[in-house]
Amino acid sequence: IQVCVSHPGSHGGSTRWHYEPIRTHMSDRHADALEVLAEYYEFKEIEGPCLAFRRATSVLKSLPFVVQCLRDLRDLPCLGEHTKAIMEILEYGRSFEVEQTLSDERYQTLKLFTSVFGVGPKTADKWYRQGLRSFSDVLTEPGIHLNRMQQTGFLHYGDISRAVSKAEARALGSIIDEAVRAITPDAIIALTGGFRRGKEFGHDVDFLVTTPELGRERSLLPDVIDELKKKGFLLYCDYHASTFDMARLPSFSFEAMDHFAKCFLILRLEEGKVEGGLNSSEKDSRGWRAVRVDLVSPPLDRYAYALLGWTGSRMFERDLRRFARLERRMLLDNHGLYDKTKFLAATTEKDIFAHLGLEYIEPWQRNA
Ligand code: 8DG
Ligand code: MN
Ligand code: MN
Repeated sequence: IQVCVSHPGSHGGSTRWHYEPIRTHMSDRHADALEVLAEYYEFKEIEGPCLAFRRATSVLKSLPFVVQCLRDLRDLPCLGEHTKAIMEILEYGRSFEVEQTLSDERYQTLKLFTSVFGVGPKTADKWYRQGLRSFSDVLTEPGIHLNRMQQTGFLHYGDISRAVSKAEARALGSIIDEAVRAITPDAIIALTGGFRRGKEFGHDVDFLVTTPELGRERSLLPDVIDELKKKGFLLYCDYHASTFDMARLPSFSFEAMDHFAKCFLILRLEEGKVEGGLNSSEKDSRGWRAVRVDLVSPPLDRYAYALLGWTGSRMFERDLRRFARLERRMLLDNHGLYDKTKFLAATTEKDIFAHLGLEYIEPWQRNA
């Protein structure tokens, strides 16, 4: 999580190296190239190389310097077998492997189909094998049944695939705040996900909402959803009731969804509520846009763990869990940290880092 690298190119000494926001165009380019390859293997459902490319992407994004020559890669972890594409870019300004992937028909089609809300790699692959290549192929094919989520995904495709800006996230924060406080004035509401990590843009806006009254959080979201509906904000709602069981130990899995009550929403955001206007490419005469919003509602005693888990990034969470397991013989997930079977209580994220014997890392240092 925190690694010291000796970088011969710059200061000569050892450099503190965190998960930091992407800073340079060049490391962006290398990271993007590796992300394409990661995705290629994800679509092929080959986990090993996919994860390896994601790790390499993370390493590049967290470097405090720009990779300019092969020597820069020498002492970096996780890059070993995956440097070919970067070497090609350094040498020729482009990578054959990456360009070949980008022009691969299956890659292109799965990339397109999975960009629809509600369409995962499995469905995308099924459609591809049926010979479908475009949205109009899918929408005019007689045998295709779209579920409610996918119908909504196509309906709001333009809006949902357009990035959400910080100003839009702030406006949604006020809407959520108002809706939750109408239900319970002493509610606790926190912005989480990418915007908590300081990102300028996101694919959605994530919030954690709970109440000090243990058990009340189980019925909080349905009430909030009703309130949003009453106010005319709700375009789509996929609600999952809590299946959280205090007695259960953390299920050990890197990608596991947690058991807290949560909902995946699409909300209607009015132009007038956003400082500086909506993030729209062309002039939009509607005066509103659809935005994806996630709400999660953990019990208060698990708040810090849920906040840490939902702040991400996914790679950071994965590494933190791995560190807990391998270096501390503890189990960490969105519900808690367990030493053998003992739950380690935490009221803040700082408590969790302290339990793990780690220096606290700010959300904006958890980006890669
Ligand atoms: P962005 O693409 O939204 O801008 O980035 P993000 O905010 O980092 O990604 P996200 O997909 O919104 O996920 C935010 C964090 O939430 C991420 O670390 C993973 C975590 N997360 C869970 N459980 C679940 C879950 O059940 N669904 C989703 N979508 N995310 C979850 O811990
Ligand atoms: Mn998000
Ligand atoms: Mn989300």
